[in-house]
Amino acid sequence: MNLLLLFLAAMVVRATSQPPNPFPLPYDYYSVVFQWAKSVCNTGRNRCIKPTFPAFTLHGLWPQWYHFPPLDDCTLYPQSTKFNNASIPDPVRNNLIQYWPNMYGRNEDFWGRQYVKHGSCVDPFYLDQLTYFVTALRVPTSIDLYSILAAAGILCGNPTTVGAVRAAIHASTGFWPTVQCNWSITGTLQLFQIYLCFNKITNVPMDCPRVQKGCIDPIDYPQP
Ligand SMILES: *[C@@H]1O[C@H](CO)[C@@H](O)[C@H](O)[C@H]1NC(C)=O
Ligand SMILES: CC(=O)N[C@H]1CO[C@H](CO)[C@@H](O)[C@@H]1O
Repeated sequence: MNLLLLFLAAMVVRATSQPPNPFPLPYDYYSVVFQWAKSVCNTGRNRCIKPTFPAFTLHGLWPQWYHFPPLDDCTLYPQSTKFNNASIPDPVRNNLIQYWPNMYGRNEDFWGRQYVKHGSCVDPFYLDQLTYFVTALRVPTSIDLYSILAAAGILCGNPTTVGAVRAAIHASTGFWPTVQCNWSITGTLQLFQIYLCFNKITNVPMDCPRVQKGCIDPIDYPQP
């Protein structure tokens, strides 16, 4: 009996002395988040060094939980892996340059920050930076959000609504996105980001659990 108790006590000590936050961290699905360059550059927060353009480009691939507090920051865990710029193959780099530009700094700083923050502590991206970038790039190389909105009559320079943007994307892709707004420096609430959501195992699209963040209709869709 005493031996059994000792054994159980040893098991408890063993269980509680595991290192904290072992990788990979769990998550439910991932979002691929697109930003509208003008809405990144007109807030007064960022000094953009590139001209804005009429396209939605990548912000990042963000592993998510179904409940809303974001998983979101691998850098809170000291063992998260580092970004290695030199190891990106040229064809992937060329796609990153096209689809994942940093409006206000070096592209590599943006890519590296996103990988380290959102990719470096979860499967299958932990220790596999290339899979992180390639998985994210699958989306803008196959879906053109600007054209989807334009084809639905949603044109930059005109105000729109969360419902119209979501319905256009749903009609074209079969899945519901999340729409996020922010404020321009002149005080207009505007289309800022669009999240598309994916099954983390199969990479198949799915409905995003959340409708919108920070928007109140009508919203501006500012011209580049
Ligand atoms: C990243 O690597 C590429 C290819 O080796 C190189 O051309 C570029 O200058 C590097 N960027 C930085 C910021 O080190
Ligand atoms: C670039 C920028 O200004 N981004 C902000 C837009 O607004 C959201 C909240 O809706 C902020 O989280 C962003 O930082």
